[in-house]
Amino acid sequence: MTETHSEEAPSFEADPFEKRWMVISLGLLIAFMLTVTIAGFALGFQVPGSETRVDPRTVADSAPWSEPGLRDRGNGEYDAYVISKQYTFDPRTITVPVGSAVTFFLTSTDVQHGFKLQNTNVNMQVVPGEVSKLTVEFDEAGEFDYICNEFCGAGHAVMSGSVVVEAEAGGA
Ligand SMILES: [Cu+2]
Repeated sequence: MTETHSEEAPSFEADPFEKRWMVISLGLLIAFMLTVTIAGFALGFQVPGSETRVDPRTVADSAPWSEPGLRDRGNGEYDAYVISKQYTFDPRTITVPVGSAVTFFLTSTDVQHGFKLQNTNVNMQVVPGEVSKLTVEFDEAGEFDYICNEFCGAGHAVMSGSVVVEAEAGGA
């Protein structure tokens, strides 16, 4: 009639193999956190931010969107208001001198679009009702095409424009 409780007390000692993977996982986690911290604070990587909310039905009629395009803020800084709609960007050409810092503000008046600036790491979603904002410095002259990279319908493939970065012409 004696019940024996002779089972061994459970051991909490992890298997060495498991332990090794726990260390590796922890190491990866720390490495990723360091990468994100360094990219964000030391290298200045920015995630496109949602600036403000707007009404996609009326946004194109009210300032500043009623006159899309470039605003010169001085000191080589510009704001660019760009409206995305099926199937075009307004404006389709943005011209700035080399060395400019352009803050792009984008919104959509219909469906979701994308804004990818070729040969740069600029890539934003453009969502109706939201304003996407990102600052880009243009240190080299040239033409940088922007394309819609979120499928938005039949004319998606022709939805593009370009930033023309002009070399500083003497006195012009
Ligand atoms: Cu598109």
